[in-house]
Amino acid sequence: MSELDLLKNRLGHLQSEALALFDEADSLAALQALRVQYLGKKGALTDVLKGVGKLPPAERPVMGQHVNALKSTLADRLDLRERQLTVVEKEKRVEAERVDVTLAGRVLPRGTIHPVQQGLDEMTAIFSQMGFAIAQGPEIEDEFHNFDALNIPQEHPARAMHDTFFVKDEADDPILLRTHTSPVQIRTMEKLLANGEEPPLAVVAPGRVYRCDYDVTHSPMFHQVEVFKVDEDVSLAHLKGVLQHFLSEYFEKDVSLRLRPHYFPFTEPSAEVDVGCVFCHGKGCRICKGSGWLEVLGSGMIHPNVLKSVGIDSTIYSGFAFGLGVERLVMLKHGIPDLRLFFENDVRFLRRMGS
Ligand code: 2U9
Repeated sequence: MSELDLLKNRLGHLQSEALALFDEADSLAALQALRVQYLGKKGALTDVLKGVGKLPPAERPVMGQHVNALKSTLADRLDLRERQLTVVEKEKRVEAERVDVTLAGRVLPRGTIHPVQQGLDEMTAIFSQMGFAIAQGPEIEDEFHNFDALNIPQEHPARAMHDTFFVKDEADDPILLRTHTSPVQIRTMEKLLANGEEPPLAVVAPGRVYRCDYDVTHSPMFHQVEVFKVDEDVSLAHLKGVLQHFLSEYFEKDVSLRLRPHYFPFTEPSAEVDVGCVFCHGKGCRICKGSGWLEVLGSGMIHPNVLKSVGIDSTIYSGFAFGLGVERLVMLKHGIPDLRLFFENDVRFLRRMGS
């Protein structure tokens, strides 16, 4: 067989093989690979053309025409198959992305407000309704606002009792996570005087506080609500009246109150406050340990040194103050046995408390 016939033969095989493969291609990507395989720079037709170059000069033009004819046949069939596959692939995509608009929507689980936040909101609202202004302040404090201004000097044992988290600022001076919200009260009084104003002042300061402690009744982060009022002639009677109203509102029943003398550095006189047990109505039960009373908060008349430290004249003005642990009061109201339940975030507990 002559070189020319051999080449013609090869072209015939190439055509039938390529057209069959084009028809079998089932994706645009597969078809593109075949385009490269046959018509690409290093493809099968380029290879054949190299063979044409080796033919005697007289035979080259005829053979060249054959190769070009095959080239356009293959290109036409590739374009045709590409149009078909484009339609097929679009149909597949539409089918895959089909949305059944008649299906019921997915219901998102509804969350609840955390029980501690609920308690904080309830308590703050009661004081707000009584006319106390709500104040907030920084959780990172200096020693002056957290201790010195509150009549807790450097070597005072109460400073150690607070189990303070100390940190250092850029200048290596001690700063700390506030151990109570009292510094907010100090800052509020400072601001009042800096504005050239004078008492009366009635403030509720709710917020997070930090102490290095963790067990059934203590958490390193917990929440306090502190309340104070400064004016001329503020007395223990005002303190007791405000407490009576607040505790009856919070526990949703007329509670009886008992003030037991106590010691706090920032108040004088000071008292711990008990309510008649809300579970056994004073008869004595497991929760009140048989006493008939539940300790709920600490209180007192603001120490003259505290008023002096912010520049309030303690011969003209007096004030009452009290502070309570929010978690403790929420536990008492709802009979929750372990404070750690608040922070484990078990959704079964949170859902029950939220409903
Ligand atoms: C100023 C002056 C005095 C706030 C007070 C208590 C007593 C008290 C504790 C209750 C439970 C903290 O969360 S707890 O551990 N608090 O016993 N707090 S008097 O006295 C102040 C506050 C601000 C300017």
